Amino acid sequence: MKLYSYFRSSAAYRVRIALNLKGLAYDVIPIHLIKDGGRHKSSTYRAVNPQMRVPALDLSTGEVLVQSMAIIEYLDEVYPKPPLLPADPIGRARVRAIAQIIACDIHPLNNLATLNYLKNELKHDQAEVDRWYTSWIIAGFEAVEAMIGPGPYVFGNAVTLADLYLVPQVFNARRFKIPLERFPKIVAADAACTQLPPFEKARPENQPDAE
Ligand SMILES: N[C@@H](CCC(=O)N[C@@H](CS)C(=O)NCC(=O)O)C(=O)O
Repeated sequence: MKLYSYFRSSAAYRVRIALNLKGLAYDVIPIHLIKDGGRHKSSTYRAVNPQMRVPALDLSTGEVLVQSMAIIEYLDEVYPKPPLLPADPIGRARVRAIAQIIACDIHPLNNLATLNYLKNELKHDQAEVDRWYTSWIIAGFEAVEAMIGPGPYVFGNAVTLADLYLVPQVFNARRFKIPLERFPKIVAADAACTQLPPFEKARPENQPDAE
């Protein structure tokens, strides 16, 4: 398999963790989101992913999957061990709710294209963009903090989809120097996950395109 990735992309980071947890081999194809105006906007990459975003997973069967949630759920269906969702429907709904707060309610508002639009089209300065970024992380994390169960991971003793979404979002929050003292459960779940080799291997600084 080939993963089109960018070391700092949190959506690609989620998929790297999933691939590592499942013990699957993959080659990383770096797509630089800044250089040359964003190489994800090239016609070559557009042919891979019409949405021109990372990640994309080339299964080497002629199929290319896009959207981190779709990719991770595909991997979980085809490679069920270890499972990324609990067996019971309520547990599954709770795990998906946390993943979706991050994927649907935080990440799109803080994505590169959104931030560039605020700066370049709507002419907000960097301080205003930083306030925007921080406010959506805080609002999302307040909800996630209240929904996290007993540790060590987001939902107890097994890593779930919720952890795959939380860890990259915490990485982003730290990168933008957002204080996390108010979120002790989030910080603890992140710390527990980062002890695990599949999470360690997926970290941005451990990627071939890390800067
Ligand atoms: N919902 C998508 C989000 C993908 C996404 O937005 N990726 C970002 C990097 S984290 C990207 O490629 N951004 C390019 C841009 O904003 O122009 C997913 O989960 O895969």
